[in-house]
Amino acid sequence: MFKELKSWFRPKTSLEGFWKFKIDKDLIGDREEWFKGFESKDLIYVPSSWNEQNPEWDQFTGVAWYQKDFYIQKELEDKLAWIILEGAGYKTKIWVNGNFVGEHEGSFTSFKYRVNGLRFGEFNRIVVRIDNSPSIWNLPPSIDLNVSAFDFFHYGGIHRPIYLEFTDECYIEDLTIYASEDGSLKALIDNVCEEPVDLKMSLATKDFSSIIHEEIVSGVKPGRYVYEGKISGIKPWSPEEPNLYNLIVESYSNGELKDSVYERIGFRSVKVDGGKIYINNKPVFLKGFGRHEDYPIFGKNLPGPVLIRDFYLMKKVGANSFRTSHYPYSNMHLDMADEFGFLVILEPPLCYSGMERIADRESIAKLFSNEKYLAKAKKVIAEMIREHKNRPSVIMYSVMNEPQSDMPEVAEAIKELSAYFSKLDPSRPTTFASNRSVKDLALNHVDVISLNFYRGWYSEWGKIDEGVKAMLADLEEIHKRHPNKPIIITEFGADAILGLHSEPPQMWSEEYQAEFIRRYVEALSKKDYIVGLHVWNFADFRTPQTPWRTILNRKGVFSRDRQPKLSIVILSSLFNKL
Ligand code: GCB
Repeated sequence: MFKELKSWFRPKTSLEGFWKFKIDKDLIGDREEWFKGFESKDLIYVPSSWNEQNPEWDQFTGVAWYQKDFYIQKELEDKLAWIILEGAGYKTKIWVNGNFVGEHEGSFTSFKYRVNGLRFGEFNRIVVRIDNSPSIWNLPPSIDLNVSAFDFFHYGGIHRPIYLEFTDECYIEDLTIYASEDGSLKALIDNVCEEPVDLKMSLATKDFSSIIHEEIVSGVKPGRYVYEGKISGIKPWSPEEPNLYNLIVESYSNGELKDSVYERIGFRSVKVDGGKIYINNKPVFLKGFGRHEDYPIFGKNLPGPVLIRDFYLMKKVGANSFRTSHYPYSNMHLDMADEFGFLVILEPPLCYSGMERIADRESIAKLFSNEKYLAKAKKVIAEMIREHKNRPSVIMYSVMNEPQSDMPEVAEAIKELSAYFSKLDPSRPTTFASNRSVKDLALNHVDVISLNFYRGWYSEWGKIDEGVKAMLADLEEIHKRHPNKPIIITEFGADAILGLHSEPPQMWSEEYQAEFIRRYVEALSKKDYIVGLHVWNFADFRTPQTPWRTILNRKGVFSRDRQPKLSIVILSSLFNKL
């Protein structure tokens, strides 16, 4: 586990581009030692999922192999080499020049390994084996490509950036930064070195053009160094003014620069108190969306231009927030959130919406009580926190999505995992997205209540009036039981096929979706215990094949290629007024 740090100083070799690719349907690759190198005429582009790059790979789940030859300069010979993958999976194994380097489970968190046996001034070969076979033990669980506990397509591949990085033997391993709107700054610096080092810490403006504060500490022993101080004259980070700074940390040994890393930070505080969420001691209302990382052909990789378009579209609609439903998003994605001032609810890949389709309730209770399973959940939570802990945009953690929290065993697991979040990072409140409404047994175990409602879509078909009435009745009851907890509606929405119109508004038409969203937002924004509204979903996204989906989940207010539906007009006017 590691925190990949930003650096101008560390040399990097990107491995993005075209790779050799081979599907291993009959699982012969291990036996035939493909890790040393294999023959194949197939090409694939990295990063991106494999599925949509070739219609023949589209429906494939299982083992596939990637291979690339790359050159490493001679001048890097005396450095330590690391391989970094920011997201691949579901299970990944890596070899360089035939030597095993490491393996990782989980598609949505970064991982990093030392690479030994590199040949400098020569070509080297990397082979990556990906296995995305469905399993009930996976996070999130599935038993088939089209039978999963989650309502999004189970892509496979190297979805996110992959590169080699080089450091000195004396390097900075991790930075943990707490920065509040009053200028207080705490930095935990983990440095690995044989000898004591001198640490130089500089707080720079966002564009690095000037240094606001500088500290030099001499003779710092290997391990953790804690800096605490107060910086005067900083501008806080907020959704209205997302002021960012860079905290640069450099380590020197005998006057020689050994490492230089930085993190982009914002000074802000988060607090939940008396039924409200406060950012910098001011109450906020979260307006926004549940999103997905899903795009035609790229699969589970949202390319830069799409991210830019998304953030401008979200801003224009009047949104200030989103949840990383249902897995931690890429660094590029969350960098944009820091930059554009979005308030992010960060969610690990613990998604159980359709769990009762793949397991009976007794087996679900057993799974959630299983120590090994909980340890696995904790591992991915720890990886996620470590990767994104320094982001000002991340203001809250969602423990999971739509667990069977009307069962005591599941409620107990939520309690344990929520406490684990708070232990690792006491600076951010917790929540989880519940669809159990008044039957939920776990709402007390988190700081903020999050509810998903589809009354008027999955029930009360075609009757938005009745749906809204039923939803409000449940909501009032939940508020009565938990009068001091703020409530966010983390999901509400209706499918609409772009271009399908109907008067009167009927299900699946753009008019029905627009009316559904209008009625929900109007009713919910009147309740003062509601502190956030996230429409499901920002854009249409690909799902497993089922009779209730038309290849895509169509609840996007934008189509999959980011064209607006009718609901955008009404949503913009409502959000911009809130
Ligand atoms: C939910 C899930 C989400 C689904 C959505 C739907 O409750 O959290 O993953 O996509 O409903 O459209 O059914």
